[in-house]
Amino acid sequence: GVLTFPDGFNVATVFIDRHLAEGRAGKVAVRTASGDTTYGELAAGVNRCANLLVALGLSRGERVLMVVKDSIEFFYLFWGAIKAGAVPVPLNTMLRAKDYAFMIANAECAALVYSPEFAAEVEAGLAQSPHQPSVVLRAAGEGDTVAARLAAQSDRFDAVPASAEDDCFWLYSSGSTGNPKGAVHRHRDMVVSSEFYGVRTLGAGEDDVFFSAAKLFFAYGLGNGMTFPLWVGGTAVLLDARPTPESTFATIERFRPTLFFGVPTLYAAQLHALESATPDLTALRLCVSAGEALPADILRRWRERTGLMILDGIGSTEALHIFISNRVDDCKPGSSGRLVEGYEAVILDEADRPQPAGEPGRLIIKGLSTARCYWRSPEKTETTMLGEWLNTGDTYYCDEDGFFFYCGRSDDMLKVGGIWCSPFEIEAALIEHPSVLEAAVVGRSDGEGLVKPEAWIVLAGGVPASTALEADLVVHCKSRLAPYKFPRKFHFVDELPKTATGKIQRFRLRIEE
Ligand code: 3UK
Repeated sequence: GVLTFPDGFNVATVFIDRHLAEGRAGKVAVRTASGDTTYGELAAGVNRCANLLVALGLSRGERVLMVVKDSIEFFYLFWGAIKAGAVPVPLNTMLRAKDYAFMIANAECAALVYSPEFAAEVEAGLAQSPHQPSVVLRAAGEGDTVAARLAAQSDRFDAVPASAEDDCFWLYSSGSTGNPKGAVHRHRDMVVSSEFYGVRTLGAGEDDVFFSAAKLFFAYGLGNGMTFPLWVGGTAVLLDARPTPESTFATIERFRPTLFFGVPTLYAAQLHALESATPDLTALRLCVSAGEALPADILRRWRERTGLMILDGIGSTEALHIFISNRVDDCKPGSSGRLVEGYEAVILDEADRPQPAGEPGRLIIKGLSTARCYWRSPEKTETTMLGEWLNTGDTYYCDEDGFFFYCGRSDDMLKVGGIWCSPFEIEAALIEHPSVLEAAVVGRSDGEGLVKPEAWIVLAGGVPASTALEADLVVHCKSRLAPYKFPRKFHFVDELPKTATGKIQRFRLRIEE
């Protein structure tokens, strides 16, 4: 299945306008607590927004920074910008002023649009930024907003011609160190991930109702909650609140989605909540997990409790979405699954030689949805975008059956006694212990300069730290793992340092005493 793109292809036409030609004008495209939007209304709103952006002076290739909550305005702005030839850049809405100041200047954006909920940090960031966009507007709410200005615009707009390879949108990738980098995605990228992962891996179709706990500004949420439903002519359900067990269960009961997209920590919290709550989950046919590895134990308990499958898959901001995934009839719990159609992968050793089955190494992938470059970061582009290949920064091994197993970020891997040791594997064993809520394992030099694993642990509510517990955790690890894979030292803490996307920042633990 090769996807072909006609000359003058603007991707907004296939995700938005196509549905009018296919007779879906009256079908509900997006559902939120404040109301439903049909495909016809969506197409009109996108056109009004494209007209507004042109009237405001936006020209081809100029960036529109969006600090916008999951709402219909997110759809209008994202697709309106693309249709007008501008480049939307959805930003994490949970950042602080200094982060926004950096991105406003780094992107040299022509427009900045934000939901009123985030005004304090965004406006403070704008005040600190050396670059001032010519257009600054709130998305919705009181006063002069994008939403209010749309009414005066025409609901007709001819898409600005583009090619499949033209820059289309950016997503900032936070990384574990340094400033965020803008991953530049092309017009074809959303088509590729929607078709190869959404349709051919998940089997998504017109009758599916998609609910993503991950917000639209994450690449994971953007696919789950917007591009996949629009690609198949299905329906997206948006939650304008923090995704907790309570808010996600209430949304599932009210809007009856068929597909649910979460992250491992949320599934763990939901499982805990299911000990006392009995939400109606019967609408769901399938659950998906990504962002970090899904422990086999969480998958087992979820299946037992709900009867539903969770498909773990690995994706990244740079690849746009999931490129290795389990399938309903082809799943190995504890693995990230097999290659998604349209993608290739190799695992390399330290000398860049392909590794045989079972041997861990650096995972490099290739596919038509990967970012062209990082905006104005030639050094980081050079180490990540290797011609047509993308360096994921992850260490994986692939078994004889083609299933990929996560071992950790490449820079987090440990050599213990000369043998590669995955911090993630020790963490997975530790969290199977009933007293452990969360665990992070890092390497630390002992008195002789040799690296040994040490564990940072958040205990389950009420459990006190003790040397007896430490001894018990060592026995627990040794009973499950190779004998050298156990923490030589323990730190009991109230919480672990995490990135905005919830990934443990092991490098912070390494520099801590
Ligand atoms: C890690 C995983 C083990 C891995 C993402 C689905 O997470 C996403 O994108 P990010 O740019 O982070 C990418 C990195 O996260 N990771 C993601 N999924 C898994 N590790 N098992 C997994 N299932 O280190 C990867 O390099 O925030 C996820 C779709 C789109 C995405 N952007």
